Amino acid sequence: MTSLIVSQTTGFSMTLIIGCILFLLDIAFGCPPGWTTFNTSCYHLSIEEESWVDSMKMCEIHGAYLVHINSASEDTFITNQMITNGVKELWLGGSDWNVEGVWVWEPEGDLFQYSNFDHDEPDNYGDDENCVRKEQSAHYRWNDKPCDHRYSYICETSNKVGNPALG
Ligand SMILES: [Ca+2]
Ligand SMILES: [Ca+2]
Ligand SMILES: [Ca+2]
Repeated sequence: MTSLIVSQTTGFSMTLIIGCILFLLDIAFGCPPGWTTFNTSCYHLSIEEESWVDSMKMCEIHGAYLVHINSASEDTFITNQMITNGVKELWLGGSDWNVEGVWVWEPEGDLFQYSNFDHDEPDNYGDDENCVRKEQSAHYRWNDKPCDHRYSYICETSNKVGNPALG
């Protein structure tokens, strides 16, 4: 009986210690609670649906930006985040608002180095599509959509240690 209590206590202590280690690791890599680490960035997916502009604002309020997908591996990571969270349509931080057909990551305006538009996209349908959505229906490829449509979104920020934006 005594040994049972001891082993339960030991098990609890181990859980506590492992929990503390994971928490400290999280701090060391700079991603706050609720944010997921991938390579050198932290990500937070919001299942709430907002317009593209409001998605941008929510990310900025949290010291981040609407995601910039810079590689196939980051694209796959975002796909997996969508699957995990049951999200079918997701705003990305890309836009051709400045010059029609010239796609950049906002707000810096960096030209796309990597892109994964679906076949026949971007099509600027109705002369009214200037924001990028990643969608399950296109096997998680990208599509330009009207910026005032509301979808889930994912914020990205650097996971540098001591990032002041993340406190
Ligand atoms: Ca990125
Ligand atoms: Ca357009
Ligand atoms: Ca389109």
